[in-house]
Amino acid sequence: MRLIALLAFAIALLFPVRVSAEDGYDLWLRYRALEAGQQDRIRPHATALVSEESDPTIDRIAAELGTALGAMLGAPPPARRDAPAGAIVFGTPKSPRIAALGLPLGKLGREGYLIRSVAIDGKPVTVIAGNTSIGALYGAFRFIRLIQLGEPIDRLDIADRPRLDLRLLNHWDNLDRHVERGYAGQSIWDWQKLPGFADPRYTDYARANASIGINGTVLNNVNSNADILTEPFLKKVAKLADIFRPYGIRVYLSARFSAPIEIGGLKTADPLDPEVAAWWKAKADEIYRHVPDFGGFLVKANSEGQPGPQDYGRSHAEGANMLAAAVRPHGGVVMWRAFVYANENPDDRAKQAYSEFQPLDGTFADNVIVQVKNGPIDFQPREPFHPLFGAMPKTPLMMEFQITKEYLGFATHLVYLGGLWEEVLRADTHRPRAGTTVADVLDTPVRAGAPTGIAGVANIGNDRNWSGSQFDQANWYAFGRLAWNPDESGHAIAADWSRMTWGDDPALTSAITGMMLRSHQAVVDYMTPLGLNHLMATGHHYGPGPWVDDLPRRDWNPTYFHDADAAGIGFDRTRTGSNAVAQYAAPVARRFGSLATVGDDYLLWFHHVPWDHRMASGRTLWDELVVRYDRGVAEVAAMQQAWAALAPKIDARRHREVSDFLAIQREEAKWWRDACIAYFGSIAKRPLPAGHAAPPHDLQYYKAIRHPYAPGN
Ligand code: BDP
Repeated sequence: MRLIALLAFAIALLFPVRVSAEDGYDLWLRYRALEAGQQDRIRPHATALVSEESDPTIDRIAAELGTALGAMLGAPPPARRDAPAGAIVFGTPKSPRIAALGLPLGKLGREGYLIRSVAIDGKPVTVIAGNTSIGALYGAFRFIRLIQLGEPIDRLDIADRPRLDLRLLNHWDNLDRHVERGYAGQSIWDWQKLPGFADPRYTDYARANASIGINGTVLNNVNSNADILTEPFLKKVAKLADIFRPYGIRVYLSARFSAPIEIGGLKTADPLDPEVAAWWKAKADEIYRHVPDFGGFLVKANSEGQPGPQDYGRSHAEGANMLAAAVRPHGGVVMWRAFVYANENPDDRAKQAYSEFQPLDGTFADNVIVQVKNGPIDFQPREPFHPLFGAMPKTPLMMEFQITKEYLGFATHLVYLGGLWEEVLRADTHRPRAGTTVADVLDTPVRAGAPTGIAGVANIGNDRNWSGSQFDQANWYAFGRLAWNPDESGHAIAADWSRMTWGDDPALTSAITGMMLRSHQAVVDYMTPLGLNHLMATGHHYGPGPWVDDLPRRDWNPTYFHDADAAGIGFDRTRTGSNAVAQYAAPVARRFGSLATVGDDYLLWFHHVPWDHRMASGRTLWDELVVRYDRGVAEVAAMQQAWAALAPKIDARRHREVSDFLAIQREEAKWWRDACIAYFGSIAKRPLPAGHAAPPHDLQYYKAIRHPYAPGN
């Protein structure tokens, strides 16, 4: 045995290869040795880690700073009780040293932080302080990021706090580990082995989220299973909550409205039935015994077949308020989703959430927050902002973005969503006045103490790289950064992410951010240009299906959404059509409602436009549509080229994976382009503009393509 061990040691000395190539597991917390000059600049400001407190979060801060600085500088600074010159002193005013500094922490709230270069006993140190240790944790991650990004750290004076209270991931994870709309493997929650075994990944998940300020997670799918609320599962949930707590992350659950019947043995789930209310109250009490800081419930009710209060003739507010009363004594919230459209309702689907919810403004309990998708249909490649933003001034509204790429080609398509989200957050609602953006609506409490928030449907699974692709990590990252500060720029976030994920070479950063920033318009162009939407194939939403017209609900069919006929294409949402524009503030309605001012991005979202309509480009609409499809494909080719040129600067395994994915994306972009041109061409019956090739196959060929095993369905 000893001989073998010696031999192995000798071999390891001779061949100091890395045990495993980089695979993306480290995310943006990829702490790599800094170059020597940079190390020399940082070391004098990282001579020791000093804290006078002890709690689980403080321990995590010490561990993270130790790991990060150890890896970036070669050796971790020692933990010390005194504060020598160059020390990093972290904690809260519970530390006498921090209290003595009299720092202006007053305005930073529970989660804010301050990072300052100060003197303690005449010695220069860096202090990272919050009112709570969670604030200090966020500060520590910010400090680490400064070093990762090569910023000077000798004269720091940074104060920051999150703009939104609830910054949540929504996992659409089922109890059997299938992830609805998940493209990164199975659910990371291994329910079968919990609570006995806790995968170390849960800790890395919490670290990653804390590093970008995410402070809550809904563990299970909105299409929920009542079993999650039973005792065996609550024990598993409690285990996860224990792991997440030191990282400032609270656990929430999707509640199935009919749970009192399914697991409670009641005959009804009518929210006005006292027995039902009592059942939920007892259930909430039980949950809080397992998870004392449980965040609350997320509810999808009366939407796409889910049970809800309307099954009993009650309103959404009556349903939400009953649940809110159950969690209120414990400080919990109810996030009630506005993503509803009813089978019986023949009205334009884009109008239904507003029609249903706007009249309920002011009738929700004060611990209810209505969760609204970014656009009025459903996470399409591009949608105008949802008209509910700004239209319910007495009701807290939170944003729901989709981080996972259900309608964006799944994990293999490189699509950076920071720009799309920025577009939505900066949209001017004109409510109550010009200049009130969606971000303003989100971060202005409707009354003192009312909750604010944002949620992202997670793209996380048990793939080694977490998100299904290296670049999809950027969307998780960008979501967190925008949740912390909805006014940040998608561009700046992309650059930070690129530097921390791929390496800090300016040429690399500019090439990668260039790819990321053009990627959103590219997918819009090769899938749903000019305001088209919902052209995806049935069920799984993978690949094109603009011809589909045989689904039981009219508003599940792509033909409903594009409304193409011999005369033209597009959904008339103006006064002559469904008049959905009227749900926006008057100036916005005027802009969207007029062909002259709507612009190319939302043209066919709001208007049914003749094929020969003259576009701003001077082309006819038909020609423009074809040009856009080709432009989208060309953009993917350009991304491929840009990426290929980066090979010498990137580790082989990750470079290869992205190259392969880009090749898939290009094939599929072309598939989208060909299928859509073949189909729309069969309706428009116009020749292709000069220089644009006919699809290589006839329409039948594209219609016959089937993908019964596409993931995430
Ligand atoms: C749609 C998804 C479906 C979700 C639904 C929702 O296709 O899987 O359950 O949204 O948000 O985008 O409830």
